[in-house]
Amino acid sequence: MTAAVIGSGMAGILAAIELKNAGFDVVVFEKASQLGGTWRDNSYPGLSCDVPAHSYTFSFARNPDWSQHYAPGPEIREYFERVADDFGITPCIRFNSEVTSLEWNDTHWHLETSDGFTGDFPYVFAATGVLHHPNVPEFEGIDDFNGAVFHSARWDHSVSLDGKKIAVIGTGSTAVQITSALVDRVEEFSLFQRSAQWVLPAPNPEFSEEERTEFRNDPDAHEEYVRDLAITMFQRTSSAVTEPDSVEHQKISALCRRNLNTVADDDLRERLTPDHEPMCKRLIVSPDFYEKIQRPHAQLVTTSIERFTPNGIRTSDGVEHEFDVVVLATGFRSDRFIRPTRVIGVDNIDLDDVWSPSPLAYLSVMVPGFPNLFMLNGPNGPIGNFSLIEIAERQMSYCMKLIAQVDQSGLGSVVPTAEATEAFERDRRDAAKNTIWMSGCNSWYLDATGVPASWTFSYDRFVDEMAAPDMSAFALA
Ligand code: N01
Repeated sequence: MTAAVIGSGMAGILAAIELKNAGFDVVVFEKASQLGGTWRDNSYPGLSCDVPAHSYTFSFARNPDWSQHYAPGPEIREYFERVADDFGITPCIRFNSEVTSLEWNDTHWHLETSDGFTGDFPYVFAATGVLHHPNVPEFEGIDDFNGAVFHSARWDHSVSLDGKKIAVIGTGSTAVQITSALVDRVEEFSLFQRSAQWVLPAPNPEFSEEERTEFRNDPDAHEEYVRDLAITMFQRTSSAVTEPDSVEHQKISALCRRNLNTVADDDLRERLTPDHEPMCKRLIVSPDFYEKIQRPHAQLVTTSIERFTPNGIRTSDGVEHEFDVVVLATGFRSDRFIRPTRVIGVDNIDLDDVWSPSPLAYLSVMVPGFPNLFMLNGPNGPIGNFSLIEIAERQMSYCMKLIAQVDQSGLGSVVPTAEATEAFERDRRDAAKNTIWMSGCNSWYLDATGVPASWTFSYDRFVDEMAAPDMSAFALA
């Protein structure tokens, strides 16, 4: 039997490996010319993963050789390329082949791509990522700017930065990493902040050769290290978001506030002080952001942007700031998922309509009316500061158990019921009221209706739900 996987980022590689292990022939459709998803698209200076490297690793392909606690982006990309090669996935990838349409025809998904491929697949896995479609604000006058301007996920490496006047718009995880990497390379650096963010100070030590050799030579000890790391991370972040009064939240909050107090200048510190609770927006992890933004040639601009001019950016106080390069670290359209692919399910329902105004999925993996279409890191799954790899592995194992149920039944498809999905969504929205994400800030965690687009229950509940499907929530046909 053949299964289709859409996307060859972390989750697509995982899906392909698991499907292959289960005896499927796999075709991975990849719209770009290389694999790696986020780690291919993002190549900005300072790119690294703010989840500890040994936690951001497949459970079946540990890597004793990570160079640092938080691994640099290029190293992560090489890791995924190596895993795809080692597990025989690279030859299964059809590059430059964007899936444009999926239509359910009672037994199969009819799939079409931009490069003219058409085919039928009983099972389709959408591993299309969450932070994939750049959010590019429509700043007035941007086309008249004489310098270089690009989104952080579309970095133009032909543009020289050394000794130049650089602006970065945004203060999310991306902008903070770029700030740390660029400030000391450029002549003038300006960070345009619309909202201040909390920053958790986190050193990023290198692993010594001895430590790496030990991980390599003693897989059991390495595994124990990974397990301990996961427990620490889990204990630190799980209740901090779903229980804002928890000790964990207070600890993180205190660390962030102490970090902010290292900013010497009263005015700068005040402007860097967020008007919301730590973790309401995604927590930023950085060892040196405050240090870098206090450099004499760095400035924090908090006056709003009025427009671009041929020479730079004019702020609403009438000041014109001149730049050679402007980086839009303005985030992503996190509600897109598999879209713009046209997905037509049972009775001609269009996924785009089902997902208006905001996407939903039963336990984040399947949508009623769309049989045998599985989503990894789909709508409303755990996000926070967890490892998306661990999340995708649990989801994948759950989906494979659903496929096993189809096999055992002698039938051909599985789909969650509308009732189970509505009940889940009702509970999820109800639980959202108690989370830190609704404590009064704007972020990409909130959907079009202002409700967190995430798993609003405890992480333990996610682990329990993913352990085995409750088949009363599904229909086999
Ligand atoms: O994007 P963001 P990001 N005018 O949406 C501002 C992951 N990530 O790319 O806060 C002016 O967080 C916007 O302002 P405001 C991680 O999950 C992971 O930084 O809306 N400003 C905000 O400051 C992260 O959460 C790693 O007021 C505008 C910024 O742009 C996610 O990616 C590394 C604006 C966008 O921040 C997204 O992070 C990097 C406008 N018109 C990122 N529009 C890892 O290590 C937007 N902004 C795994």
